[in-house]
Amino acid sequence: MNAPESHQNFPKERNRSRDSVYAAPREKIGDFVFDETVADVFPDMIQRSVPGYDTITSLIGVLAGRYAQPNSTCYDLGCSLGAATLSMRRRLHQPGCRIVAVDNSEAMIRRCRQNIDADASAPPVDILCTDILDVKIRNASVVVLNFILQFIHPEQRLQALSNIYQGLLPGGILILSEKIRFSDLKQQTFHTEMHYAFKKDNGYSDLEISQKRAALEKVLIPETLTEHRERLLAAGFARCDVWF
Ligand code: GEK
Repeated sequence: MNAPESHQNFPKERNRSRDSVYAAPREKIGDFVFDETVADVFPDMIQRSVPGYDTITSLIGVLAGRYAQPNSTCYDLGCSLGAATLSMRRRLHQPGCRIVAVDNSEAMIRRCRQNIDADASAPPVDILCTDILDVKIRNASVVVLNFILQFIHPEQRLQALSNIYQGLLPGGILILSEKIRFSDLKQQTFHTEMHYAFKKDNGYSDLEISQKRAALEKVLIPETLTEHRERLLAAGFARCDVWF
């Protein structure tokens, strides 16, 4: 029996660096930023921090393979190192499809370019280093927001979704993955504890978990499923289904 390949959506050479960004005690915890240090260890960091990340990212490719339309564009907004882009690119079979991958971190985009260059799949990929709010979405059949809307200021989220909706072709889809919050305190506490247990089980220390949590406090702002659903409908989407 083969062991499952780790970080299967990232090229193998990027699998090695272990995330120890918050391992040493810090006097002052600044806001989390997607800089060189984070980009260097990103595959390991996201894999050990986000339950289901690999499965979700793989299935984004499957969804793209199903919903991409001929001669249309698939967008990967907040692409980081290009994991969702690669997952889609390997499964797109419709003629004339291209991918636009966008991230505003130069450190991420530089590594993303290397990853895309190392991949031999056919669909062309444009890689843009810019804010997703400044991207005009056009002729889109698939748009991916894989754990990025949570980093956009809540007041700008409707604008981001409306922009995406306006650029979608009839029958087009938005695939949104987010960390979510629960309005019920007991449920929230349960899920917070489960997430901590997941991270501890993946080798993070209590110090790493608490320092990263402090760094993300004002940067990653999760919302409830209801808030997401209502905003998606307000942006124009006809329906909104939970698929994972
Ligand atoms: C993946 N989708 O591996 N404009 C562009 N990029 C942004 C912005 C913005 N305003 N804000 C944050 N980012 C990826 C994972 S990571 C999720 C996404 C995480 C970028 C930021 O630079 C980072 O690369 C990404 O969004 C979030 O499939 O780290 O939890």
